[in-house]
Amino acid sequence: MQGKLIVFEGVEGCGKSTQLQALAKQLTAPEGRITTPGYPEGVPIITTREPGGTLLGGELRQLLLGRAMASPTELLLYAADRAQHVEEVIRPALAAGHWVLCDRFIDSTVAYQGYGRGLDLALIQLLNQVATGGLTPDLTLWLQLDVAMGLSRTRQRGDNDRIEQADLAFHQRVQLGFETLAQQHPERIVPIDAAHPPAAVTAAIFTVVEQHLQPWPNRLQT
Ligand code: T5A
Repeated sequence: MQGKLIVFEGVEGCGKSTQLQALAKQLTAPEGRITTPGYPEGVPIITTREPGGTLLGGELRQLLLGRAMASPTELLLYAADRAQHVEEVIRPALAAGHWVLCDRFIDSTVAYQGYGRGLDLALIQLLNQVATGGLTPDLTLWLQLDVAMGLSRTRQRGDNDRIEQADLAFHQRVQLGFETLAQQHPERIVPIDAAHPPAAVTAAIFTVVEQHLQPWPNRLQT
């Protein structure tokens, strides 16, 4: 049985990390395996993120978020992080039938390095292909939030990293990237209104995941 890859995407401060943890908790409480009625019972849930989902990735993350670098260098380091992550964590988990909830994946590179930095989109697609071996998410939850609102959330939290500190125009181009991707891939990217309070966003996500379970065959195993 092949597992499922569910990815959370969006601009800075849209609430991905909060919602990823909320979905994992809601599905698995209290044992770390799926317990929610109607879902594939007993299936383990893995939570992970990019960059930084592996030991090597943790080192790459420190470089990526901490150091100034040329845009092509940034692109290649994100691709390296993803290649390691897919090989070491995501593919083995999916092969074992686990559900993988991942904070950012291929669409972030298109949005940030493609639309944000202005790097060649065809090259990014090729690098994503190399890094993932063609693996695409079963479902991408795009947490849609006004850029300024997201940045004000991260600024309230303090400790902004190198990319969060980029100017507003950069983040608006990133937003355009996510909007374009959602139009291009409606079969896997579902927009979620992330401007509501956290519990309401969690409820909306749960409904979308429920709807997507229908065509996923391992629902039948419950
Ligand atoms: N990147 C990544 C690329 O450029 N290319 C790539 O290919 C990849 C994979 C990752 C950076 O790397 C870039 C994108 C990023 O800039 P990161 O630290 O992981 O760095 O940054 P983010 O992924 O943006 O994570 P953040 O933690 O900054 O944002 P989240 O996860 O969207 O938001 P979250 O859940 O941490 O919440 C942020 C704040 O808002 C509050 C939370 O309590 C928190 O304080 N909040 C809400 N407040 C009000 N209402 C709600 N509904 C709220 N939800 C959360």
